[in-house]
Amino acid sequence: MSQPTFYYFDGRGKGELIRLLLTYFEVKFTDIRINDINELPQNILDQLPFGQVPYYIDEKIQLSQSLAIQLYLANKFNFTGGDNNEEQKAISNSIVNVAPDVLDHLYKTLNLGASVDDFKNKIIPKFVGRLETLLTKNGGKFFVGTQLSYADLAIFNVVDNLLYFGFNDQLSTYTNLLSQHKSISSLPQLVSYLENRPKATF
Ligand SMILES: N[C@@H](CCC(=O)N[C@@H](CS)C(=O)NCC(=O)O)C(=O)O
Repeated sequence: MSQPTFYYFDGRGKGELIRLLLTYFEVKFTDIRINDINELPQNILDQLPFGQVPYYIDEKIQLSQSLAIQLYLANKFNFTGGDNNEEQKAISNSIVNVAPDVLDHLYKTLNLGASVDDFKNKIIPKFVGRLETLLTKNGGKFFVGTQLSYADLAIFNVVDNLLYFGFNDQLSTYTNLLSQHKSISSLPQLVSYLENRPKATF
């Protein structure tokens, strides 16, 4: 059986959580990193439903749209939410959907000239501050239920991006998010990937 192939830019952006999910579940995958969409082979370009990456292929599916790929993998590995009841899955998914709200702002701030002050003083407290509150309400270790799930990895990736791109001071009071980041960073399935992944500019 051939291994899955994942196509995305050579950055984190909308692709990194998919790489993290595959890595956490110890799926060997071909990680194709491009710098321009036209670097993709013509047969792959022709397949892209919306002309965009991320794009994921395994033996059963060819899928675009980051949230759809993530949910496909989370479902496949029974990782969609907490203790896996429908309500927790729904809440987990709603938390996951906050990640692009923050990461899209981060991208605009780092690359498109959006205000760094707004990002620090408005966007981070608005979203990440509330994520800290939600995590704390559920006991401080997991966003839903009593075990690690998709939502935890999604928000780990948000915090990880913010730390990587230098917003440490703005996160310093979010102690549960920081301690969750530390414990997820040391999961044996992730350690080597996190230490060795390519540097990123977005
Ligand atoms: N809603 C899509 C957005 C995907 C997207 O914006 N992809 C960008 C890179 S982050 C892209 O492929 N840009 C190249 C292009 O549109 O030509 C998702 O979440 O996957």
